[in-house]
Amino acid sequence: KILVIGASGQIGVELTLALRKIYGAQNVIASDLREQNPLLEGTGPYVSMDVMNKEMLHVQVIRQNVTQIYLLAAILSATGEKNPNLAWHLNMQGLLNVLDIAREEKLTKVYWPSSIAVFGPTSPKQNCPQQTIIEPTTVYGISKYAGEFWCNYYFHKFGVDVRSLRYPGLISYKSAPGGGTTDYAVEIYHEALAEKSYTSFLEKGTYLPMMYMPDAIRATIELMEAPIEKIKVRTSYNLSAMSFSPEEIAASIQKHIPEFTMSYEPDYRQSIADSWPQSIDDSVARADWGWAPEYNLDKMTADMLTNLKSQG
Ligand code: VAH
Repeated sequence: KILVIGASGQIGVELTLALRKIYGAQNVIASDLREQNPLLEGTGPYVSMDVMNKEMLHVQVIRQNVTQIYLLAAILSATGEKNPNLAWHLNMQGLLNVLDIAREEKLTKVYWPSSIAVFGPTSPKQNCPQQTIIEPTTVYGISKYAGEFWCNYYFHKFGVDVRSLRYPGLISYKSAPGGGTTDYAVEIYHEALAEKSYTSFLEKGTYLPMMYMPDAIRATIELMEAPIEKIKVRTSYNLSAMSFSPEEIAASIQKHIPEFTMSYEPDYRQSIADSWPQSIDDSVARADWGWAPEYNLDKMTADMLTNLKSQG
């Protein structure tokens, strides 16, 4: 059975629904510290769980015959800067608990997301490569980069087949984002429909690597289903689809809502965004396991607005 930890979050909801479609609803157990996301209600088993409680987690893994764990629980970049100790503790100890149980119970596979947030101001801004100078300057980025080395360690030392992707900013309509710096690119669609205007907390010209959620979910499934010999990166794979700035996503929306207006009021998240690369080189993922994105900005905008309208 597959256990999804953090199933009520922005990625967790969609990953749980996708995994249930592929492997059967009863074979995918959703769990979170929070109550079940309404979108998951009635779609399969749900257990309330705290990934920081290693003993409880271990009992659940044995009792529910878990053979794979997808660990999505984390504090993201913006929230992490407000709660450094919580962010480090949850992001690091949560992963270590899962890796240790995976080793002890010989789980088949583990998935754990990293992020382009591991890169800092000393990494190349354009086409940031898989391997380069990596000096994270947020607690979130520090915890994700440290986590990558733990994944690499557990694979080489104990044979735990843990796989990872450095997600760019993810945009989705099904579930709200959880306190990231790229959340403006989700909020803007909701505000465009509700208010026909949006005040961006990142200034013009702030290019960031981004991806539509359907691409991110497909990348995760394709990575996890790839034959083990194809997975040569055991820290975490760079992954990318597009890069855009706030004014470019505004222009994309204006093709559907001509009267949409945008204003800019940068806040503390501007310095986080400025520390990250503007575009990512994901050629290693493309070479190793055949990654290829399907959504560009305009295709994403059309799909986002259509689905948000029908969601009401
Ligand atoms: C964040 N959405 O903003 C996440 C992601 C690259 C950004 O890691 O923290």
